[in-house]
Amino acid sequence: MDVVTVGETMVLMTPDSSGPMRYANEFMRKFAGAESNLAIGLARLGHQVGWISRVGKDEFGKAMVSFIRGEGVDVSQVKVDDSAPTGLYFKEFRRANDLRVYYYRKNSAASKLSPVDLNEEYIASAKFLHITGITPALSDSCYEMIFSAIEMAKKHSVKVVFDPNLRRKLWDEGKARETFLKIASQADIVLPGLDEGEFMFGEKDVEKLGKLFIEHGSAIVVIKTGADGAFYFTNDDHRFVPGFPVAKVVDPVGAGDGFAAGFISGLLDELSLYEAVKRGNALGAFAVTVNGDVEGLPDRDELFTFFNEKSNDVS
Ligand code: KDG
Repeated sequence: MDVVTVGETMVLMTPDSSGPMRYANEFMRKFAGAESNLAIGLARLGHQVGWISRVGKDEFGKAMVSFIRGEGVDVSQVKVDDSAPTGLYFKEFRRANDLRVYYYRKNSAASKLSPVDLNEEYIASAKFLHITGITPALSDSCYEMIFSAIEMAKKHSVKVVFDPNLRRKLWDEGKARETFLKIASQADIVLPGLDEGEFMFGEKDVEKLGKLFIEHGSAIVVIKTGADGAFYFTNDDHRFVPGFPVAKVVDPVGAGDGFAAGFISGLLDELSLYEAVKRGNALGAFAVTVNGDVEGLPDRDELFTFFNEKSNDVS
């Protein structure tokens, strides 16, 4: 296994129309979750990825597992829970630059994830364990599970990649900050957005922020600044990597997961940090051009064609 990830995926209902949800009558049904988004992004690029989760014993759970399995992700560690339903969420494209989400996920099957759902050998077989800051917000047992997963990964020298993915609707702020700082101090690689870094350390200046993350214990931190690009920092190096402008952002949700998939793919392919961040930026750009979190993510051919076209651009 190249990467193992753990977390909740939900049924995603997206209205066909923009504007207030109360007027939406027709919806597209999709599936979305930060961790399975990442897994799908990596699988499309040809990497071996496993997703650990729980789904309800319901039609949505069945369809979700089929979908994720169909994308080439190993779902052997997904349990079916007959005591709770598969979670659900809605996206509302309220108006330009105002996208809202509504969760129906309290007491969902995935919120019942706990340390017993972790197979140590499975985690040990991976090169990277990917976790997000969404999972510890879901329940006390999910919180415990995340720290057990980190412990198992560290025991077997599996690198821990932490994407904070701050979801304010799920957290008390103080608890979120404390949890993120605790996870970041144990993670090898942290992938915050600039706003998440500021949330964690109270620092807006990206260079100072990068230093703070490194002092806090991470070997690599990549601070994303949206469409502009991202900065990477290590103990002795830091650099800005420009992003790829997108003519029209159709759906910004999932850009960060795309970034994480591209970046980890670059590390798996042993690219330089600069090139790995560039691949992350590219996948972030692909993700936002299509409605849905994962529908726009490329396979290897599409990605390389994209890079070839960019290198032919006359500037
Ligand atoms: O990153 C996008 C996902 O986070 C989103 O589609 C759903 O996992 C999700 C969440 O918890 O918000």
